[in-house]
Amino acid sequence: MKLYGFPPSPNTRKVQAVAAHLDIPLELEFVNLAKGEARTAEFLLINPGGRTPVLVDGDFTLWESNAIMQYLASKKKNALWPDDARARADIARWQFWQVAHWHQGCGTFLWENMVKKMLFGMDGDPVALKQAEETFHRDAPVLDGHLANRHYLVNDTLTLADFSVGSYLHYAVPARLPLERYRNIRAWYARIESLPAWRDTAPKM
Ligand SMILES: N[C@@H](CCC(=O)N[C@@H](CS)C(=O)NCC(=O)O)C(=O)O
Repeated sequence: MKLYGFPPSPNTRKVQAVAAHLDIPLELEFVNLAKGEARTAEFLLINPGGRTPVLVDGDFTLWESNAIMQYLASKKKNALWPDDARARADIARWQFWQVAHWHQGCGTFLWENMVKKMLFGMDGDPVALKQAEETFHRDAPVLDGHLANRHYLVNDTLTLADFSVGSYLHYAVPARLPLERYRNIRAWYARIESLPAWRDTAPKM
């Protein structure tokens, strides 16, 4: 299987980490987002949305990182995506929450405090950051509270949900994510960071 992706991006990395954890080989096709390679006519044939990651498995092409994670994890029996309707719904709930809500705060901090500087030498937009801070402090207590008496998000076992929601936290320091008051999130992410599959897929910057 081929993964079109940009390894520094949390969306590519969480897919790579799941594949590594499950010992599923993926051939990486590096798409250099810094050079706009996701917007070329050739790439738009693979994903008309012009975004990475994209998985190609024979004649099946799949974009959206969380869908790719579920597809990969469906290839073999494993605890990341257990064969149980409630566990899967619970994992999917956190994956939807990540894309719909958690991303709004975390994604804006990454973009404004880190990516803009790296790519364009620009400072973050204070208005966007203020808005991101409000959103972040609306959602982080939900995650922190849920983790108060759990090691992992679903059934206290490592699942796809942890890779999805945790994926931004590698950049907590350079993106200046305001995590100070969220002790449970920090402890949970330290557990993710100690996983060989997470460490092995760390972006080489
Ligand atoms: N919801 C999508 C988001 C994908 C996405 O936004 N990818 C970004 C990198 S994080 C991208 O490829 N952007 C390319 C561009 O905008 O040129 C997913 O989870 O896969």
